[in-house]
Amino acid sequence: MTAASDTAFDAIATVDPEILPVMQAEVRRQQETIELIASENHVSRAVLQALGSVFTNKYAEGYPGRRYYGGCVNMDGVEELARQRAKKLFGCFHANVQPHSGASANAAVYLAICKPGDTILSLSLAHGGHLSHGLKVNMSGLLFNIVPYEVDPKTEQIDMAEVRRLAREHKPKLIISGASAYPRTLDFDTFSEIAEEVGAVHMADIAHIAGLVATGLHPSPIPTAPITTTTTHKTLRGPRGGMIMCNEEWMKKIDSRVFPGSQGGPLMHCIAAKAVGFAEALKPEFKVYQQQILANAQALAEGLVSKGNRLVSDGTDTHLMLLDLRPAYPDVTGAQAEDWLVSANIVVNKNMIPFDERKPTQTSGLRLGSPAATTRGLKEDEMRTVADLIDRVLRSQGDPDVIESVRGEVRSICEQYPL
Ligand code: DSN
Repeated sequence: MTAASDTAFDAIATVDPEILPVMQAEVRRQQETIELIASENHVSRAVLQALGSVFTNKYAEGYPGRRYYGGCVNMDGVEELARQRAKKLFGCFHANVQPHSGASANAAVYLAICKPGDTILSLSLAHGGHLSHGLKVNMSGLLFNIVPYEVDPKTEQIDMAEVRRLAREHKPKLIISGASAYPRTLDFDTFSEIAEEVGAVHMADIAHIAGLVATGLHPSPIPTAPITTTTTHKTLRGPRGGMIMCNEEWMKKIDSRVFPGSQGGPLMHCIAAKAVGFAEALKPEFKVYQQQILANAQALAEGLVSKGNRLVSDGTDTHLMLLDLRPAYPDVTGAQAEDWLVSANIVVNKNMIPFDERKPTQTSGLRLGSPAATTRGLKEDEMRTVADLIDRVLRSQGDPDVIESVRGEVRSICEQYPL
């Protein structure tokens, strides 16, 4: 624990000594581990301050200038700032910054476009899609008829001809592009073209790649997709939350499906923090950060491949990659590999790989991403070292002595690059 974080917890220390050690332990855990979960990041102190601000005290149902409760003048100010900054960052016509999460943002869009029973075409969850895009036990899968598209078995990339074929056959109301475990560039223009051709609406979910899109390092769906959703906390490095961007045609409907359609009072402290995160993302140094995310992902990928590991689709264009454990370690599951690496202070998540024969609780893959490690200052050389450390743990089949020695090396990297 640092003096700074002790000071940050002074009130908690007085009021709730039970939770204090848990918070201190989490600070320590984040300090001492290399975070490779592709959807996580370390926010700035400014974002944390906004999250811990008095904006949490206020109800503000409605939108700026049209609130249901009095006393919302500063709520309007902060929400308007967040909206304007989002519009500048992504070049969209309208931004709704109220969704509590990416899943809430997606749910509001489905309510705006579809009726129960309507067909939605989306990337199969087992091939990198997201649970809010059609998992059977999620509201998307419970209420709608989900038709999944898969990656091509040879290239392990999305085959747009197959997406077109399925769209023509099933005539969906909504076509979703976007993923949570897909390492390659998404062809948003062709998704929009297919949607137009079959009379569907195209919704792009850029939750993972929002930072890359905002800085022009991944093609943007905004010019062609009428609706784009995102989270604000992954590559974008703002607070945990969601956002919907859309064109003029969908603005009113989307706003009404967020509030009152699917949410009540907005989380104004999160909206304040989104505004702060967007201000940071509008600075030139944010583009340098995103470039480094990509360079670091390449270095990590090359490092792993040079040791004989196989990556799904043979590499990555983005911040994340999927390690296929089967060729190099046929008996090791993603769950085992995750446990070993977490014990070595390298945090990753097990992940299904396309056409995986193992169950989602076991998996044959690991998902690795560079955004959080890049935030703490790691560059290509350190990422190559991290690849070597991962490889040592996996090759040792979780040997406790190897894990202990790797944990020591991870700690020393973390000390060199403190949060
Ligand atoms: N859970 C997030 C991820 O890891 O991709 C998506 O919501």
